[in-house]
Amino acid sequence: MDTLRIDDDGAARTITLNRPDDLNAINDKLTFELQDALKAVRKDKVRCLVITGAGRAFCAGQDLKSVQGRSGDFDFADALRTRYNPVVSGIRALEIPVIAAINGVAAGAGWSLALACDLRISVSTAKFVSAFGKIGLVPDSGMTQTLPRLVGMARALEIAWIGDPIPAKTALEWGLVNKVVEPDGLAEATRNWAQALAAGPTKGIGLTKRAMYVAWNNSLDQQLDYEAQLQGIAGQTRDYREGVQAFIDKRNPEFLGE
Ligand code: T3D
Repeated sequence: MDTLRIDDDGAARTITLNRPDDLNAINDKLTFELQDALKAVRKDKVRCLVITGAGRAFCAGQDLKSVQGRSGDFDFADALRTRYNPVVSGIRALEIPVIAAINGVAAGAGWSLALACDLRISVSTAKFVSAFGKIGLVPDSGMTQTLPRLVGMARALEIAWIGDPIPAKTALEWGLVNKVVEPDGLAEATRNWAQALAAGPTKGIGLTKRAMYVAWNNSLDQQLDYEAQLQGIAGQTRDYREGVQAFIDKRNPEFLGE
């Protein structure tokens, strides 16, 4: 792929956005390659996915240099539906943990991409910039849903309207990232989580992801019933039986993701 690098480390895969000269800004090719890469994750039975950026940025959002050639009646709605939305829904539909390893600035749809991931580890030098408001656009790629759910409505609107860059320290305080590490510690911190998750009971982990996101739209009674349905699936897995047996045997479980 021209715009991405793909690296496997056991059952964990890293997708690196690889346009460092443009801060990994998202052009057409990158969105379509990312869509394909997400489909491959499912096919290749990857058990944990990491998304990161090459160079000094995570991702600067839409490639603004490439929009200059667009015609006056450019169809933005179609562009979002065909380019960005499948990426965001593709990440959410993966029933494995997806970690954003945020190696530098995340702006616009680049920040949305990080927010679409399940867990975020950021370097202390990263900053987060909504960017949409500065060019007269609406936050997209899920940001109008993910952001208020993480930080509350007032902060989400402040981010969208005032638009001051959010430093990593504040992002941690506001719950926008799970962990902040020094730049030279990002690879190790990410690998520790990715390897632990990839060695986990993948089916139960994936169903947990589904349950947590579905819960946003459910009443307590609906959610209790949904949990019962999902436990009916998790309880039939080989990994559940292995987990119980390992407890009885006083040894570490060996989960196979089945
Ligand atoms: O259009 C549609 O289809 C709808 C979809 C929209 C989704 C969106 O994401 S809209 C939002 C688009 N993104 C932005 O508006 C962010 C623009 N960039 C910035 O605000 C800043 O560059 C950053 C905050 C990201 C980083 O600032 P800084 O000071 O660290 O770096 P810089 O000096 O501004 O940029 C360095 C280079 O990267 C520079 O190139 P040069 O001058 O060295 O050749 C700059 O032009 C380039 N760059 C940064 N962002 C983009 C970009 N090139 C293309 N597209 C970018 N988004």
